[in-house]
Amino acid sequence: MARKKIALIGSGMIGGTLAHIAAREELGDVVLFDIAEGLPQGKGLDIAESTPVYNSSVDLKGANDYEGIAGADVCIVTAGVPRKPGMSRDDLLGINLKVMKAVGEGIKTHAPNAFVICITNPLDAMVWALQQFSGLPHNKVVGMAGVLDSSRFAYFLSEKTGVSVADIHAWTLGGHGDTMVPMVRHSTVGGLPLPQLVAQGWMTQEELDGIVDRTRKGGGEIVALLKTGSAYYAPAESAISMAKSYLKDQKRVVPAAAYCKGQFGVDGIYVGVPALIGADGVEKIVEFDLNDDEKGMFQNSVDAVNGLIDACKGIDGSLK
Ligand code: A3D
Repeated sequence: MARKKIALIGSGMIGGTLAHIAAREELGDVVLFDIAEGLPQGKGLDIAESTPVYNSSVDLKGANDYEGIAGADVCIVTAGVPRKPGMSRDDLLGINLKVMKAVGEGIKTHAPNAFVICITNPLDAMVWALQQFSGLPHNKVVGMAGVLDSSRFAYFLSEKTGVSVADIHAWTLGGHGDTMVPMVRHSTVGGLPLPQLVAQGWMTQEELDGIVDRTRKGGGEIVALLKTGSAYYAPAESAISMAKSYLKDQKRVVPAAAYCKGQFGVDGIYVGVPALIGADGVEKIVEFDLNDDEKGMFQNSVDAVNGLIDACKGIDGSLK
């Protein structure tokens, strides 16, 4: 069986990390693409020169031309600009929307059968625009944010309780921004829903509220520490787990920005929901039952995403 081909569109901090993980995990041949000359070639060669150390039989190449991504099975998109301290994700909208147009057209021409994972921010609006610019089916275009936000939530819960991350299932839904919805009732530590953890004295309600708040602001915490850009190790690992679920038909259910057609009362936009990812891309959306409080927070998040989509439509008249 021929090796799979993974195209990384954007070869900056996340793109380079994705290439390294994909090579180590022998997921397939990797093409790094970027507009910056030499950057994808240099990162590709550096990582290729590491493959004999861990015996990974994959090729890594760099490209500044979209022909390099031809026939890719998976495209992971990080092209654009990240946040600097003091910026919100939404401040990136104008510049990254233009990047999504170029990337979408490149994918449409050269990799129309790929499963596309968008990471560029503001995530929920960019994945929506990328799907339109590429013309790929909705189930083959998805956004990565929820796996990362939920992983942060799980890590903070593990830190507080001392329970292994392996036994924590944390969920965040909604848009990837300050309005994201950490799902307290649906998240479990050692099988116990979080409200029961509080009832059993593992942590106080104030401590749980603090963890929820830190999860919502997790991206900003890293930006403030790094000062030069945003998180890249955890985002890259998160996107690779989604790519693997597609390439290996694992059918994992993960929080992802998927296109909703009525699920959770959302129609015609991308927002973070539990999505089953297999060989057909997003094969199903799993509908959690939400109480009134959760519905209110989710709707607030959807409203914020709709505001960004309206801003995109205002900038580019071809978007519907
Ligand atoms: P960075 O290291 O700056 O890499 C971005 C790369 O994109 C650079 O190498 C640019 O040269 C390249 N680029 C710019 N324009 C184009 C273009 N038209 N075509 C191809 N390449 C281009 O950023 P990063 O890797 O740290 O972050 C990438 C994106 O991911 C940013 O928008 C971040 O905000 C976003 N991000 C999202 C999450 C989520 O959870 C959704 C988390 C962290 C970062």
